[in-house]
Amino acid sequence: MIVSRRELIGLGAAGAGGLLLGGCDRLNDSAAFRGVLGGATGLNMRTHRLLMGDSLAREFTEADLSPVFKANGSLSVADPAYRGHLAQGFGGWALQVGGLVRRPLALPLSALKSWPQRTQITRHDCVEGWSAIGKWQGPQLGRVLEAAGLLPNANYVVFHCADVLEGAPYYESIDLVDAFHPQTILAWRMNDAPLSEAHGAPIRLRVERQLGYKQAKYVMRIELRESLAGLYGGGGGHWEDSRGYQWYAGI
Ligand SMILES: Nc1nc2c(c(=O)[nH]1)N[C@H]1C(S)=C(S)[C@@H](COP(=O)(O)O)O[C@H]1N2
Ligand SMILES: [Mo]
Repeated sequence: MIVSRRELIGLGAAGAGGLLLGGCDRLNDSAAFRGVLGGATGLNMRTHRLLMGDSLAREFTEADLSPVFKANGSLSVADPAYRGHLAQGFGGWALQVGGLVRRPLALPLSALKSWPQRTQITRHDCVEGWSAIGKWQGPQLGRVLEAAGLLPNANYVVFHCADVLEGAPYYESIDLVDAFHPQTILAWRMNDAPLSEAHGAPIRLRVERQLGYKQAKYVMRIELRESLAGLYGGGGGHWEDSRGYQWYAGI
């Protein structure tokens, strides 16, 4: 089935699930995708999606939860504005959603908590050689994007984080196929407790079919973009820019 980008964007998060393969083929054909996804990364993404389709990442049970979930990368944030919000339990904080959207949003944490929630127990795989199983809860990213209303030329969702790691602001990005996947959530709760600072308070991305470095912590602002060119190093993420990690980190 061929689904136009306009139709894909117009679909609800639930309705989009079954149609994403068609939408995915269509997205892969677009010039924007060819630009970023040449070479090995593009091959990895196309192969992974061919094998995975719109399937779910494996989910586990409470009995499988790791007794210790290592925190990695930034464990705290130096930014004074962030520290002020942290001290006040993020009561006056709001997630900014902007860029190529019809309605820019400022969503308080209370709003993100009151939307329909998804809970999932999944395995996190870090390229540094460790894995851990954790329980995550939050609204689906797709719901947030629907509320903002994507413009037709929006191809990528960028997550701007509060921390600076090794001298560069942390950021990450995904495409609309992963953005509207049912297991892609903005988690504010981990293992039945609000996110700690080390694990990314107040919210972090969970994009369960990709590696650990895509799971952006301390997400302050979400930006819809047509292309990743011209944003920091142009690689679409902190480690993609600094170490050459693959932008599409499918597992
Ligand atoms: N903002 C931000 N997000 C981040 C990182 C980071 O340093 N800063 N590290 C990444 C890496 S490499 C991993 S493995 C996971 C670690 O998440 P955790 O600290 O909850 O284990 O977060 C990812 N997201
Ligand atoms: Mo990682």
